Parts: sequence; C-alpha cells; structure tokens
Amino acid sequence: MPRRFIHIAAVVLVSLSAAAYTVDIVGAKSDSVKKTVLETFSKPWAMTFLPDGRALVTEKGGTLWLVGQNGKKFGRISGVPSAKVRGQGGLGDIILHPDYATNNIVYLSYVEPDADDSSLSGAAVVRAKLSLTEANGNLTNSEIIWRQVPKVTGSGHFGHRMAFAPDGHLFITSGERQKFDPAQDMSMNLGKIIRLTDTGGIPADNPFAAQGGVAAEVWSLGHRNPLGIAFAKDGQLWAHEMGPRGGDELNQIVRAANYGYPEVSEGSHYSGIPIASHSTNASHKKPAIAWVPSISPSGLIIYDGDDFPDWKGNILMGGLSGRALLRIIPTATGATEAERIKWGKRIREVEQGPDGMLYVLEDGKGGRLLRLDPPE
Ligand SMILES: [Ca+2]
Repeated sequence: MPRRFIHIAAVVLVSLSAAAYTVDIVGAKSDSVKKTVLETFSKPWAMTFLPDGRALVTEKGGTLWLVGQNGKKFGRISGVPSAKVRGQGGLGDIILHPDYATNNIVYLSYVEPDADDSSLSGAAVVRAKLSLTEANGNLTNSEIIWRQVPKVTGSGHFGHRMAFAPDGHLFITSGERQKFDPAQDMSMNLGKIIRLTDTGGIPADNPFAAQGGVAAEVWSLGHRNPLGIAFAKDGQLWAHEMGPRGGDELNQIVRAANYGYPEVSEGSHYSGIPIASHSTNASHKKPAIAWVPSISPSGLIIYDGDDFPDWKGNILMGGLSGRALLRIIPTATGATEAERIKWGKRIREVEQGPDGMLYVLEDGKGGRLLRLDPPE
C-alpha cells in the first residue's frame, strides 16, 4: 500500500478512537493476575466480610449465605426479607454496622413489592440483628429503615448499594428505575444518593433537609443506576453508575451536587436520541471518568491492604458487560484508569477481606467466588 494511504488510514483510526473514548487513558489490558476459585453461587449479588474472616454472600433469588474462612458455603441465614425477584431485582446488598463487632447489626437491601398493586415495586433497606452459630444463623429485630418513593412499574435500575461513612452515616444509592426524570425530581428519592443515620433517621445537616419529605434524605442527585459506592481513607466518597448507551461514570460524590442525568450524559438514549454532554452545563458535575462504550460497572472498593502493595489507595471495580476488573488511580482532579484486567466473565462484586486479600464475585447462574493471589 502506498505510504500516503497508510497515513490516511492511521489518521482515520486515531480520529475514530478519539470519538469513541472520552477517557484520557484506557487502562493497559492485562491478564497477569493469578486467581483461585473458591465456590460457586446462583446469581450472587453482594458480599461482605465478618470480623472473624467468615463472610456473607447474597444471591439475587433471596438466599443469604454464611461463607467459611475457606470461601466455602457453610449455611443459610434465616429471617431474610422476602424480595420480589424479577429482572434486575431481588435480594441486593449487605453491609455491616460500623460497630458490628459489639452490636451484630447488619443492613440488607432488596426489592419490595407494593402491598396493593403487584405491578409496582421499589428498593428497601432492612436493619436487623444477625445471630450466628458455628453452621448458620438468623436475622431478628428486622426493621425497614428506608424505601424508594414512589414504587413504580418495571424491574430495572434499583441501585440499592450501601456504604457507611467514616463518621457513621449510612449512604444508599437509589437508581432512577428507568424512568429518567425522577433523577432531577426532589419529590422522589429515585436517581439519588441518600444519607441517613445508622437507624434510618434524617441527619439535620443533610443539604436539602429544609425541603422536608424525601428531599431531606438526599445527598446528591442526577444519578442513573449506581451499582457501586465506597469511601476512601481520606473521606472522599466515590460512586459509579451505569450510563445509557455508553456514558458509564465514576464520580467523586460531593454534598448537594447534581450529576446531571437525564439532562446530560456522555452516552445516548437506547432509543438513539442523543443527550447533551456534561460540558454543556456547568451546573452539573462532570464524571471523574466516563466510559464509551459501556463497561457496565458493578462493585467498588478502595483497596487498603498490604497484599497488593502497588494497589494501595486504588479504586477497584468490576465490569459486567466489560468482563474485566478495572484498577483506577484517584488523582488531584479526578481519576485515571490504570489497568483493565481481562476476566472473561461478568463481574458483579469486588471485596477486600480482613486479611487484605482481594475477592471477586462473578455474575449469573454459577457465578464464582474467586480470590486474587498477590504477585510473588
Ligand atoms: Ca453524570
């Protein structure tokens, strides 16, 4: 091929990739991580570690498993709230109270059907006391402390991931239920990140407390479907969310900020209708990273262990459609994708064990629990 045609082809390729990616750096593709398969589950969704090194794993279908220190399923926990299992919904996240070691309080999110109209549902959060035996356990004193308002039709975009702030406040992600405008509507708590006390009360210093109603629960707005939320050691809150067609986001969550959906996005609607970019509206906060095409982020931690010393302080998140584990480095102004570890399966959840080891839960039927083995 004559040299000038090669040059033209190269220019076309470079412009295509520049249009396709809004990230500055797409992480170097890597498959260098060694993994050990520990167990398989049926549509696992979330995992959290207990202080003694055992763990709890939720399955979307409604089972809460006690998992031994060896990563094996041990016994089922009884007393789990009855979830409406349909589409993306079912049993969701599980986290421990910051004082779990002394009060045994846990939080579970799930999809609650409407009492009167079976076509309607919404995410809810239960606070309960977990009593464990050697082999299994049960939940008592269950109390629903939060609900999505209003309950709507459909079975997508519940969000319902949770994290505790260093100061003891409970944060809950609330997806916009594929209804778009509720993310900007302060009469609803859909498409928001919620901040509550550990018992479900509304903190007096919440940014929209004076508005009353569900607006008083809101910490940030303009979210689509956030399936990962975590605090860094420095107190910074991070959350990611699934964009529409393209436009998945990693966001630094700031009090009272508007993250723009559905008014702005780096993606477009599935109908093909374009959405204005974040850069067109200064009142909306830009993502630290936006991914086009989509990776479908799920699960999020900020790594704090010693087993992967080079990763300390890095953000680790899974990709469902991306079939990868993403390693991201926070920067002064945002974040940079540093590495995209090829996984070959949809990743639903990423967790760090009390031993500093890293664990990944894959998605779907036969979703595996794996431990990452540190570099030698
Ligand atoms: Ca946004």
